[in-house]
Amino acid sequence: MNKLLAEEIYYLMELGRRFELAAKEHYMQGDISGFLHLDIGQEALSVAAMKAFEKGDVFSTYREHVMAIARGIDPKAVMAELFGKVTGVSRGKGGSMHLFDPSHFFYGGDAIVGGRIPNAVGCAYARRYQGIDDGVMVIFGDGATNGGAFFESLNIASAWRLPLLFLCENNRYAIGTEITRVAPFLEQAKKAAPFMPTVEVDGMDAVAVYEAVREAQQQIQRGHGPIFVEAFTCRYEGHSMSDAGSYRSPQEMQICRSKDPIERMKRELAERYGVDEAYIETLQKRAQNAVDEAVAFAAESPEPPLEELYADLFCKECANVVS
Ligand SMILES: Cc1ncc(C[n+]2csc(CCOP(=O)(O)OP(=O)(O)O)c2C)c(N)n1
Ligand SMILES: [Mg+2]
Repeated sequence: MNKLLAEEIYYLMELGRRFELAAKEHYMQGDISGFLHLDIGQEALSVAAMKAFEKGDVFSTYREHVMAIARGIDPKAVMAELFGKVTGVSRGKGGSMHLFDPSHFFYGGDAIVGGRIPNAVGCAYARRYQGIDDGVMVIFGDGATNGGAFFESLNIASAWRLPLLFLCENNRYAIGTEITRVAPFLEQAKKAAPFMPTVEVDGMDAVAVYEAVREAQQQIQRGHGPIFVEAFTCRYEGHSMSDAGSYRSPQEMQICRSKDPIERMKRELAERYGVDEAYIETLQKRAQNAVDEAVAFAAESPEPPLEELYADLFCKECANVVS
């Protein structure tokens, strides 16, 4: 990773953290309603995976604000979506869990846990059929690996050698359920191992995530079939805004926070790339400005007009396709 990219990744992580803190504040003030799942603590994965998987299609989890921004979607359009405004990336009708922007090849999350996994299989099949070999990446949580569609997807992606990168964000919890209470092991890559090569990586280390995802994308582009990358992370906040997170002890949270991915990347910048403190502060200020602008834009934007209520509910061109 060169210095410029390292700086960009650090900047996007700072932006992501500050964006999430602003979203939390505006949720509490009543500007954002519905569900809100924050990504604080997991920025290394969200940012580095997006920067590594440059070209290709991306399907994500519903904890996706930072991923969408790192993919290149304007933070203003992401914040406006959370505020339910017409200027939002999904025109105010998707909300936090459904950020969707085909112009960035980003098809966002899904309120159905693991719901994007079979979508990504279909997309990978379609891309190979079209002769487009950039590859497809699907990101999902540890909890999603207990669903039937996950195993079906592993099976067919492997049987058809599809160009699909399965990226599991293992933060050890599905809401308040610790993964080892509902799965026989901590490493969910073991579920994929009979079907495809698997890689485990420290998800709190942006450089390691970047390298693992980049290498995995190159593998799937060579036509060797799917690959499974598992990144171990730690979410600092509750599952969503309605979860106080009381199922985790203060000691567990202390260990978690001691691995802070942003602090780690800041150290990398200073020690490996010789970036000085003043420039790091400039990046932090730039990130905060981008967030402040996003909030102001979202607050000023209008709500979707009433006619939008029934728009796009049914596909107009699908009449002959769906019988
Ligand atoms: C099919 C389905 N089952 C259950 C739920 C309720 N639910 C919402 S989030 C969640 C936990 C998912 O955990 P994980 O996949 O590990 O993602 P994380 O929240 O840790 O990012 C559950 C069970 C749901 N939305 N969809
Ligand atoms: Mg989880």
